[in-house]
Amino acid sequence: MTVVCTTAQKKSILAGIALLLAASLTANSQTADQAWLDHTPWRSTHPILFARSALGKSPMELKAADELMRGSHLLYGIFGVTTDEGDYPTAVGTVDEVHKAYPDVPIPSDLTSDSFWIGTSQRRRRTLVVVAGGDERGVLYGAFALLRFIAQNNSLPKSPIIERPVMPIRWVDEWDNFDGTIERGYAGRSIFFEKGKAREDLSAVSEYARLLASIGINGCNVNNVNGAAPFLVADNIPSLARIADEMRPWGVRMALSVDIASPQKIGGLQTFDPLDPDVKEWWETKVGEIYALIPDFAGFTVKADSEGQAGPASYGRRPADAANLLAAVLAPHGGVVLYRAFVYNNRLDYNDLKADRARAAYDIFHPLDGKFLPNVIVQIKYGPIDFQAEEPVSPLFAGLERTNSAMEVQITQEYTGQQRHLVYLAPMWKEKLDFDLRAQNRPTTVKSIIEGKAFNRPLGGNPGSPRTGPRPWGGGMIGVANVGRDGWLGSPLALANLYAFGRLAWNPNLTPEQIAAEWTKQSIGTDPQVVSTVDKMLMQSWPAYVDYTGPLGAETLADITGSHYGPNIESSERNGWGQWHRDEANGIGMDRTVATGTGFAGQYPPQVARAYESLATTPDDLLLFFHHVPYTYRLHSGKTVIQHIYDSHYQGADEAERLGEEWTALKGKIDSQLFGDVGARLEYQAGHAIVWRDAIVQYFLKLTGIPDAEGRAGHFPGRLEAENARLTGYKVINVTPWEDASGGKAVSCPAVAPTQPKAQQEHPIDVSPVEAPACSAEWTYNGPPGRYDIAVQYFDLQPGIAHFTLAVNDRQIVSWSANDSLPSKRPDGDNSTRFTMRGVELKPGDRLRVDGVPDGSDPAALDYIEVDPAAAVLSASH
Ligand code: GCW
Repeated sequence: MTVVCTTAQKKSILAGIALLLAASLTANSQTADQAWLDHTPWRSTHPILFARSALGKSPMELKAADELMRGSHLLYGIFGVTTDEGDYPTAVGTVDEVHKAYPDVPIPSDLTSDSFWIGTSQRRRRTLVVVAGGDERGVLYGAFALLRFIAQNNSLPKSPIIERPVMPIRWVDEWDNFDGTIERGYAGRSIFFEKGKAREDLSAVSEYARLLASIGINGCNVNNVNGAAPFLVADNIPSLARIADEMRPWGVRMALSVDIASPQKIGGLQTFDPLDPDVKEWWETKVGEIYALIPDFAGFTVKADSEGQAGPASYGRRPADAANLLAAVLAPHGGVVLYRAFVYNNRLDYNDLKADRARAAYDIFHPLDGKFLPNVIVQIKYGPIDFQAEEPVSPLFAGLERTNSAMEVQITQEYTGQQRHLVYLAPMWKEKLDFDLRAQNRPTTVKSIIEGKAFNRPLGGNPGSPRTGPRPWGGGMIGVANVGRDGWLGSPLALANLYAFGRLAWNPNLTPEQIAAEWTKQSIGTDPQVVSTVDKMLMQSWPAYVDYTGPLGAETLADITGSHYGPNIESSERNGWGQWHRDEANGIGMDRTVATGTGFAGQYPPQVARAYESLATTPDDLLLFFHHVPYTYRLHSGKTVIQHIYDSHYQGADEAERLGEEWTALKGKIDSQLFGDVGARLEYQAGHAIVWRDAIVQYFLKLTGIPDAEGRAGHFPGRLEAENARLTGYKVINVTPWEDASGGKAVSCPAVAPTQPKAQQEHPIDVSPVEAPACSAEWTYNGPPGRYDIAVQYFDLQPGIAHFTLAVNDRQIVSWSANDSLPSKRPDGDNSTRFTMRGVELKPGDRLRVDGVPDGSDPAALDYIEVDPAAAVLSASH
């Protein structure tokens, strides 16, 4: 029912608004639960409030109407006003419903599913706002799009907005395990599962689905691609159905990862051979059980014959056999199979110069092109290796002309700083989407391929209908999100990546800058300085990360056998994983040319293959991905490879520091809690960028023996090593890998075994903490007098909270706790952390001392201190 306010009512509402505005100013303007939907930017302006009016009664349409009111009230900071009292009568419904109710409103009649039209129509003295959807999901998307517009512009759109998504598959994948842990998740525990079943309270699932709907995401695969078998046990399906129920009103269909060996692992069959009729029957029954409880079930994701997961290869069958088995049983129900092309041998022979993991996806899947059923979509990671910060586009996108394909990206920042580093990934994704593979010697961008346009690929799983229009084309985009209970992604600015993923999957023609601005206005503030600063920071963050962790497409230099986080350059080499960069004293890089290397370059269509085959035409940023060159090789930039390594790492660390400086300039302009939280994260990031810089620079200096032309590598003015200090209690240790500590060494305070009397051990709760003895490292300052910033580089280990103090001439000037949760259980580049005390007056002869108190298995290990001329920049926010 549309309620129109009388003038008197309006006056009283506006009076109420004034009061509420005052009250709401103290409200926290950003909580991660609401993310970008918790916007309140237009508080002091005249509100645009909607009146509740869903023309249809479907859950999605009701949500759409609710959201318009909830959103408009939030935007203007108005709480407590009943939602029927809005200024703007709204008509929210499907095209048919709107036509019926308002025949004169010129809505296009050919809106396809998920698409929408937003317009206004003048009725006497009022403005009717119309949100019409091609279907119910389109109505919901339209409501969110209208709010997005108002959040940015503080006005209704002047002319109609019409949008339709270009890809039918817009899914997030979650790598959640049944026990509540999340593989490669950096935001706490699962919102879906706990102790082997769905959580009792699934309200966070509904909140998450709401966020997903607001950016057009229509599918969510809720479980890990590894170890998926238990999820299909019959007793578990009802609890999965509860999850699907939470997401359904938001238009998000649930999908599941499945283990192809399930018929054997949980079904009691002797085999899981995809061509065995009993196996097919098992899957038919299982899929029937699922659809009985989850009628809109979206389909299966499959990781098979990969990293220890079972697969059709066990029976000499191919991926198409497994994919088609599942596709055939899902098709009658409208489900699809996302078969991952991430299939490779992780026991490659490092000594075989022709062995190449990058080749695997194309070698395995290209010969199967045209052999997949129409409701199979091959899910291809954007690059041929594994979510690297810098790698080329996978050639497989061009290698499947008669098969649907989708691009898989990672929102969770596995190889890109694990949400501890600000890295806005939209520019990287966009670079991949826009890459022109020149298939068939014509323009074929990756986006045109996954949209289904380049090779005319209709998606068979969805036949379409006269009402929803022709069946949609193509595949789509999948974002591995791995959200958790800690603010979805564990870090406020990381939410820009989730937002950007949805927006690009909806419309890959948007630019990363546009998306950054949209997100910032909705999430942080509309003040022009805030918007331009945050957008600049976001846009700088990926290049900065590549600079301080790179270089030149060599693949990650992080610890690939452990955390995938801190530097460990040799961890990639001499093992079967194939993430090699082959750094040797005389040269570095993987020769992937056809002429002399692994032949990978030849997997691209001819024009691109030719470009990568030749040193002359390979872009610098992918040089080491395709070629093995001497360190003295000169890049297109004119620099030698080794000098580029030095320069880019110094530059990258400076860029990381600048991110913090830029943020600091927003003091007073944004929510203070957010300001402090992000400020501390950026300070950590700047410190860790130095750990990366120093690890890589000292490693390559030692390996090549070629000095840095700028004289920086190996020279650290102001640095005082812990191993050279006067030590009390501390013992010198060798850090592994050596490059993770300055000079390869650190000092560690030996753990003291607890010496509690027996009686106390029986009542651990009553035990008062035993004072651990401090160790100390002391240096004498010999530089000129002045004001200095003193950085202390220490290792923050888990578990245990070590304690540090810094003293000058025995006077303690600061103390802090090492209470971060960083990977690795021994001192290394994963947990090397910098604390900086700013503006300390020093004169020659002053004694500088760090005391470290170990705690549990954290031995208060220390790498060095560094005395740098004071920079009036970041405030220490530890
Ligand atoms: O990047 C690797 C991750 C694995 C992951 C795998 C995959 C789920 O390190 O944790 O397994 O990719 O994508 O399957």
